[in-house]
Amino acid sequence: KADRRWWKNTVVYQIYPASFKDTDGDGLGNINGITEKLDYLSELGVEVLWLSPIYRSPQKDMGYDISNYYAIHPPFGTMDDVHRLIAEVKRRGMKLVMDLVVNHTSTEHPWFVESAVSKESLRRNWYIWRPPKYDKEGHRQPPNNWACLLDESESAWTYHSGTEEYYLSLFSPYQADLNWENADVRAEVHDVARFWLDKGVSGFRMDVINLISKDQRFPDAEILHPGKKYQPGDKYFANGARLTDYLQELKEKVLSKYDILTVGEMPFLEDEEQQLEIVKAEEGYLDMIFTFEMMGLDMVSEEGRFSFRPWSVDGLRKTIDKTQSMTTKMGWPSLFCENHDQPRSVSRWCDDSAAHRVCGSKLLCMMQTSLTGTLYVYQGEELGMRNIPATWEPEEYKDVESVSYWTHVCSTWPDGSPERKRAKDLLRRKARDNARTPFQWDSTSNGGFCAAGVKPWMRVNDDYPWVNAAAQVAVARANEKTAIVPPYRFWQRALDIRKQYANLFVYGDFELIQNTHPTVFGFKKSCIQESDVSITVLNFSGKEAEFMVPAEYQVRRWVMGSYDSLSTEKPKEGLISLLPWEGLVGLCKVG
Ligand code: TEU
Repeated sequence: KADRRWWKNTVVYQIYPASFKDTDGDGLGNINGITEKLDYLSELGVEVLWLSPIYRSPQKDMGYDISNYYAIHPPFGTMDDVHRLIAEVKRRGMKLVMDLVVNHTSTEHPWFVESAVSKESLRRNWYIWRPPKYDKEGHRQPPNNWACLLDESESAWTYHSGTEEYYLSLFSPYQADLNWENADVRAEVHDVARFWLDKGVSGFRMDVINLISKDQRFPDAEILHPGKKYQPGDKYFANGARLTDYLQELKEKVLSKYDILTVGEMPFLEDEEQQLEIVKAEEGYLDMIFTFEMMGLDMVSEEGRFSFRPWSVDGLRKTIDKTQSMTTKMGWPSLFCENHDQPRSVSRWCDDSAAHRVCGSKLLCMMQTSLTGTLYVYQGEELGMRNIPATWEPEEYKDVESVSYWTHVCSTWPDGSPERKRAKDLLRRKARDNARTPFQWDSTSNGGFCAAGVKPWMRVNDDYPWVNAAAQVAVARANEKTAIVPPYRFWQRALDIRKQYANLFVYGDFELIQNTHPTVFGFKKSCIQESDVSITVLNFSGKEAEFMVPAEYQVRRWVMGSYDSLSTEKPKEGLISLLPWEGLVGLCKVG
């Protein structure tokens, strides 16, 4: 039945291969490292693994710049390693989902190399080439004023002196946008998708898939950042006129022939109607999408990615209410707080100090495991891994976006200036690097990510001696009643409870409760199949708070709570007091 497809009641775990586990001593994670850790993942309770790109790539953007869709980046392993991974995943009753990055390719991809040879090249129009413009002084300028996405101070176009034209490179000069208007390009993408599905992968996360149809007039963008040379052009390159045609074709020719999970990454898409059009049961094109409203809550949109503003519980409430309401209109939400492009959630939305980290990560766990939708957990989130420490210098940051940003800052502001200090703080808060430090397996050197004596490709967070998987797995095994349940064990149990009460937590109807509370985010879940409803009460604050359980409910049992034994003794009705960062999930009797 369409409303109970397997990909709804499932938990996806995102693996960032470079930083998961190194087994061959080069300081970079690899495919065999993933295979080695499958039991850890299966015991956590995740069922689907999504791998960030492992394809052949010059790694200018960590594999989101592909130069061969049919080959593996050698340091990650071989195609045989992938076959073994797929087999081992299946043996555990799990599934594997791949990242499909087809809005652009690496400029080292043979298609691009051929396209760039001459204007007459047979593959010239596989990419988006335009002649220069000239300003009043006669200086050569890009075809329009769009800013590059990973470096807002630069143009989205790159000049190619060989043929004296610009190619569109929305993300970086190393990532050239494919021309989806060209049916040959689309057919080739269909082949790529079929190739992986025929190998037994169970679906795709589709990278920036709503950028594939661009306004073919390539107009200048309106000025949003006065004083800046290049402007955000998303109005013209995102959610374009032929997006749904292209998705329909992909669905018809390829996706519909397999029983798979499809999730489209769709930044710049906030319109509810448009979101629904994509994911609507039966007529939709993809099973679900990732949108980024929540990730905008602590951003100043006029200032771009490296900006910060304090966010409010009210903003969070409205955002989640909006995505949850999709289900009432035949849509299906995806749930995530982290991925490889975002800072760590406990650092971002809670408090990652030693005193509050564990509570904060449980709070976010309770929020996500009691909301409706398909749940995505990012590697390390289950441990409450934290952002890069404030003591690290910008030189430790590796991401192309961070490096461009810092280079620009240094060429604009002198050393020791308040601007540089501010930029450093923003880097620490927002850089994608925060999510990319090596996974912390244990307290041995390098956090057990790679062998002792090997230099990891990126520095391991200094907190690994006390924030690591082994320490957390050990606690519950010993079953010490007095010990505080660590995030890993908490997640494990929460995922179990989510399964057990799937009608409420995975599929239930969402409704806000006490929706004006300044620090507590409270919601109720209900469904026709159950006589119970559930309530989730989350104190997003370092201060104590009181919350009124609505009179029509009486909590029968608190099934999850930040303080374990303490939580179960909380009052079952009326006014409850919450400790800093405390969360509770209760099953209630109605009436
Ligand atoms: O990200 C696309 C995207 O829009 C972002 O989340 C982006 O990283 C952010 O806005 C930059 O600040 C996807 C991938 O997830 C990302 O890693 C790639 O760099 C990007 O596409 C290009 O493939």
